[in-house]
Amino acid sequence: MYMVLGVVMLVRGFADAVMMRLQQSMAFGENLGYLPPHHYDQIFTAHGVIMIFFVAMPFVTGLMNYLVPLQIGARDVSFPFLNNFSFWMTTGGAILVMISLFLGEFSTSGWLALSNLGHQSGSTGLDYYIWGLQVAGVGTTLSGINLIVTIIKMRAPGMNLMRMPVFTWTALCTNALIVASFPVLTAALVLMSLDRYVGTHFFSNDFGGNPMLYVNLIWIWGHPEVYILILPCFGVFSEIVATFSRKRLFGYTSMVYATVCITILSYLVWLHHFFTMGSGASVNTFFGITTMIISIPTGAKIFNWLFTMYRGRIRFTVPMLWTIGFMVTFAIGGMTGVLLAVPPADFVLHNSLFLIAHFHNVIIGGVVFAVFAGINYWYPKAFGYRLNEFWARPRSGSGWWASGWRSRRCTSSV
Ligand SMILES: [Cu+2]
Repeated sequence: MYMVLGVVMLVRGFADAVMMRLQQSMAFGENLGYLPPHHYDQIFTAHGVIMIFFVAMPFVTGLMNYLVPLQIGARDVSFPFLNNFSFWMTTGGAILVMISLFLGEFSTSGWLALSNLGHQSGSTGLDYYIWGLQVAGVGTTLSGINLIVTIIKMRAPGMNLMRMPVFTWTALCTNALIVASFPVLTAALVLMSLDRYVGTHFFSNDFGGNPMLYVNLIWIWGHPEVYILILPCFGVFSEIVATFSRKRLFGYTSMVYATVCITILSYLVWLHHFFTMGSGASVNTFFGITTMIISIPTGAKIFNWLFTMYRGRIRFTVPMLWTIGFMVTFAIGGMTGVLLAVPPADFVLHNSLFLIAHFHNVIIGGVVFAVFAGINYWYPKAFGYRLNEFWARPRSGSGWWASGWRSRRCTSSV
């Protein structure tokens, strides 16, 4: 159900992306394009909100929901009713966002609703935003608790922590991050609601309020959020690389430690999203360095995958092709991330298309590729037949990429 929700919302989020690009390709010089600014602002806000909260989150939660019980040998998660409740909370949030298409309008203040833009008095935009994310966010926190308890309490006898499959390890760390960070989102949205509905001044520019308090809170959640998305994907790629290299995953223990390192570090870097706040050289330097350090355990993972492939008997199946595509695009995205972690460089690049390119490289190359790889890889397990490769890979020539599963079945000698 989570995967179906993700696919439906992906179509909407992608339509928004096409509309934005169309507008950008038309609007220059005298030509103002086909979207008035107020409409364009709604579309890019909705695109960001939908892709993160109602596409990427349902996809990774869906994969964890399906795979963790299978991998640890449990019949279900610890709290099945709570699990269902979490799903409908997430879906409830998505429905609210969809209703804003027809009733009122959606927010225009970007996917993180920078507070001083957000009040938009008289508009329903921010209300849809606040309630959609609050409901989905609480659902995610509950699902996080559920999966942590499941992994800790419901493993098959003999499966101690260092014998858990890598995907389950990434799921454990991801859900620990969810439980540690989503309550911050909940709190920030509650304070913003009080500002909006009760007239308090937590995030306002006056009466002692401070908009940068909101920006700090929202990124204390926001940066862990991007690792909540990518860690399970690292787990997916680890499973796929080992299977199609027909070799044990290289460096299991270092993979586990790298995951734990990334989990802890991801909570110590949030300020890199606004080096330009002017918090001074010492603070910026600290967050710049912690951000650069995160590339070390991430790099260790990439090398472990490459060493798994090294001297492996690799089959270039569809999941494996997505995995190799990931390694290239994600590495490029990661390197631009290190560039952005240098405060002086970030002062120039902040909120530019370079930043947009960076996070689309890591989130499409990372999360979207992993979900496509994972769906192709576990589809036979879930539904008992394989997806037709004709729709998934290039057919031209007789290169290594054209071999895949098909040739194996034909040639009995293998
Ligand atoms: Cu960040």
